[in-house]
Amino acid sequence: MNDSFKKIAKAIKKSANIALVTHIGPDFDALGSSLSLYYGLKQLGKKVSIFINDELSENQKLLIDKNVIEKECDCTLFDLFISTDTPSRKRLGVYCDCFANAKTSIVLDHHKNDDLKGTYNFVDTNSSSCSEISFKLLRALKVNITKEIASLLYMGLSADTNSFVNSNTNEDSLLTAYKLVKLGANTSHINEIQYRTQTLKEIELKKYLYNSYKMENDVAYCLVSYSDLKNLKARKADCDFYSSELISLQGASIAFSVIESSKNFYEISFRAKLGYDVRTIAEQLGGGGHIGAAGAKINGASIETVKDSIMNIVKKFESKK
Ligand SMILES: [Mn+2]
Repeated sequence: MNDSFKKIAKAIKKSANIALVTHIGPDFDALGSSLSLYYGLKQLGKKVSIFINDELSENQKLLIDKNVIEKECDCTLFDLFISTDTPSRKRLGVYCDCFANAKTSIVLDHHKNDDLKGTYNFVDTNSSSCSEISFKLLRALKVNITKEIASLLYMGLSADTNSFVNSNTNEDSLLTAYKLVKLGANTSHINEIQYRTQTLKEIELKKYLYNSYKMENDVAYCLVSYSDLKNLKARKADCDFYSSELISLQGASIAFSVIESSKNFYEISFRAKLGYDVRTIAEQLGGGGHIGAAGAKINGASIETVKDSIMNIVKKFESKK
């Protein structure tokens, strides 16, 4: 049951020292939803800190001021913790305990909630991004939405809808985009960085993908062993786009990537075209997600055996259709 923005705004107004946290491996929505609050709450005269323990991507560094981000958090300094875009405790990483022990806490999110609970909660799974929820809250707080804040919110909204292409794009996302553009969001700069800027590293990773992907009937996949990952000087997160890149292939109904992130530990990412369901497949492997995008993590003897067991499950569910 959601608390009203009025109630949440009241809790914020009562607090003097506020900490903002978001999920590990922050994406643009994690950054947009939290940084917009950072600037907005400062306007209200609050002492605000934002904590992120991960390195940001090169593109992220081009769109935000990373100097405002802190790593070390002394929990005792804050009377309120706000988390954005995060459904589970473990996704808060090193800040999990701070959040759990906070005097007052607020959860703002658009994922199906797992086990992250605040004193106050606002979780809207119909919202295509958490940045839209931050926008509504900032309005309830009567914060002046500056061009800077509007740009951060637009950045998050645009990223989570993949520039208004993903199926989670709805009337509200488009209406919010309209409002943010009116408020001065710097859309051309954001688009340039998010959709038209690639690092050499990203090109290298794409080269690997297109040299090594396989297609069996309507299933496209790419395998990245631990040694491949080392050779690419990449982290698992760098290859996270592989399954969404592959699902764009004509004739592919289902796409997946298997990445051996540590020895014999495999992280699988699935994507499906409209009308196909990869959540059921991921669930068979102990994972979960959405119909169109899901994932699982499993141990296995080799990347080939992992691939074979995935293909068996895919075949089983495809033949049921
Ligand atoms: Mn999000």
